[in-house]
Amino acid sequence: MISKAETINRALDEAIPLIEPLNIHKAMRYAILAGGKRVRPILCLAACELVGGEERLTIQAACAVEMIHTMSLIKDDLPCMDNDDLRRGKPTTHKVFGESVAILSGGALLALAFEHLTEADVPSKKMVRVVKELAKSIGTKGLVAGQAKDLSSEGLDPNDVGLEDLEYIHVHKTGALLEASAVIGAVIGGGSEEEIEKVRGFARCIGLLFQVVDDILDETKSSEELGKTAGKDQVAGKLTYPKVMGLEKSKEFVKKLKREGKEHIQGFDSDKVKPLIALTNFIANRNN
Ligand code: GRG
Repeated sequence: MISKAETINRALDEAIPLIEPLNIHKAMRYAILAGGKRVRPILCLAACELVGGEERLTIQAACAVEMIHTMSLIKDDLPCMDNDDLRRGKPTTHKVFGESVAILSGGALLALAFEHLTEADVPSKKMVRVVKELAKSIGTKGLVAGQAKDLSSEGLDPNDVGLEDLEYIHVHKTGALLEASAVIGAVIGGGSEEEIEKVRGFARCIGLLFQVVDDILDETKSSEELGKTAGKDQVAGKLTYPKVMGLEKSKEFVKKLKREGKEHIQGFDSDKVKPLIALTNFIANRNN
């Protein structure tokens, strides 16, 4: 996992050179090279490997999902959204570069993600499918839908909001991009339709698992440990799994999702499945 993260960091560094407009590229590089666990690009590379694909074919796609993820973090932290000062252990992009540069650098990362993706050595028919899968995960079928529902649910009494609403938020806000990252890795890697659907099932469990753990961490860890403001969900009156089902049941849910996720990828080559198992364990046991 560490070597995959290093490969991605190097590729991102090359993909975003410090060129004109300098302030925008500085902000893009600041946001994306600030750290981050690289879960989405690692998932993309590991899904490609699972179906027997070569890593070199997926590296642009892996960078693209991290660019999109970073764009969403920049926007999420803006004063008009979550209004956060700390991200990846550093001041948020708008705090350092100002709001207008932050907004432009987010837009530029989104555009560069697709430009960079299409430079991959992948046949056009496959590429169209990949672009569609990725685009779907960003707009009103993905990130935007989850964020919109999340914002409109702030401050509601948890008794008035069901698990269904909570799941809607997370499936869209967090799950969609994780799912797309895995699926495009499997598509580029040359997986069969059956294999791609198994990867999708796995990624759906992992997406939810990721978010339940995120909610637990927000409640149980400090800002220093997380590298972002802890306890924010509570203060913003946000819906979280611990709030809706309690901390202990949330922890049990983590175990269930972890088991179910692994079940989806049973039957693949035992060596090729290892990176995805390692990633699942990492997501379930992470501390930030
Ligand atoms: C403007 C088109 C457009 C889309 C953005 C703002 C927004 C819409 C969506 C918010 C998406 C968001 C921030 C979801 C939270 C996902 C999440 C759990 C982030 C933390 O991910 P980690 O832990 O972070 O992987 P690192 O820093 O490790 O990469």
